[in-house]
Amino acid sequence: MGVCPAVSRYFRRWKYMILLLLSVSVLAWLATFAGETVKAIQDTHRSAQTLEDNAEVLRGGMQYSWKTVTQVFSNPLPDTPPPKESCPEKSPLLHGALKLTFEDSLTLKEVESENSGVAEGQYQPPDCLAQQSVAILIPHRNREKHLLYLLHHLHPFLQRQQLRYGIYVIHQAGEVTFNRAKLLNVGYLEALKDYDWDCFVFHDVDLVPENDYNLYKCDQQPKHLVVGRNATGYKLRYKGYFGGVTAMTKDQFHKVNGFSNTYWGWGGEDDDLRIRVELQKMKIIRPPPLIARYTMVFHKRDSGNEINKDRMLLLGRTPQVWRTDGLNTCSYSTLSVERPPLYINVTVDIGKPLH
Ligand code: UDH
Ligand code: MN
Repeated sequence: MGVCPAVSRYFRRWKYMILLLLSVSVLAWLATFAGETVKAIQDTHRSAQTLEDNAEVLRGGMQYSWKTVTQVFSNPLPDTPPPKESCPEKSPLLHGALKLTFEDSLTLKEVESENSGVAEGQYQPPDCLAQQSVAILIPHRNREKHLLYLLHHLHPFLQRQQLRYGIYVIHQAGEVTFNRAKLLNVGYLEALKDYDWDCFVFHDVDLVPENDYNLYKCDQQPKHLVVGRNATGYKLRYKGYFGGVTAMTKDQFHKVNGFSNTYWGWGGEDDDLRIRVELQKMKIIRPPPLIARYTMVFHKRDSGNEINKDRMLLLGRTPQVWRTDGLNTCSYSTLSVERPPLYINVTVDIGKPLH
């Protein structure tokens, strides 16, 4: 149609030639591209090798200064090369029910020598990456023997659970009335200065877990770990009890503004925390009763920790005051932070009751 037949013939003859030329140039371009990719891969391998060589030299030559750096930051763990794979969901090292011993003759030196993998109160599994990092916070005053028994059992227990962990003992200085909840707030704030822990376990010094299936890991909801103890015939003390040993993630505890700082003396602070948790529409979970069992080392009521007669009054005010009484208003002065082999010892002045 309107195209002269001579031109049409001419185009048909060259059409195959043009197609051939086009295919050849596409092939040539692909070949160049492949060549460059191979070269890039080779380069990456080469530089990885160089990095490894350099690291080898550094490992040998800079060991001393690396140690010095870890001392400055008080984090003894980076010396260990980072493990490769995640630890399994269920640790293969668990025993189940344990035989606990409370030998009068036990010494700290013995417990230290049983736990050579622990440095400055911290540990991480040697050959896998822990699923969670957990700070164990223990409020303390005048209970050295209980602390010794707890360290003796808790270190191997946590190691069998393949956790990365640190044990913090928050020691209340002075003689004024004891305040368990405020000490635990201090523990949370101080532990976060060392490391960005995933999970916090608030732990009475005299409660020793009897079964290592009772995992010291945090869950979607706040977890209460002491369903039963020898002293109560292994029954929950009362419905809603949230004391003794509890586990909350960093975020769950932050969300409730931590514990109240105003419970001086014995009782109420754990119920207050339960109210805070419930106000946030969180739900307390517990492991099965046969697993969540503890032995409480026998003790009498401590002097300086008398029953808090105001506790019912305070509990009534929690929904109104939790926002302005807790982590965000926890004032204290840290007197010392010591790092013996098996725990981090934070000694703190937390002040005194208002009246
Ligand atoms: N705590 C201390 N020193 C004290 C008081 C308390 O370290 O002087 C810590 C310690 O971690 C303890 C926790 O706070 O485990 C809770 O205190 P508690 O063990 O006195 O509380 P519990 O409910 O005892 O176990 C209540 C009094 C026991 C009376 C026994 C009479 N039958
Ligand atoms: Mn007790």
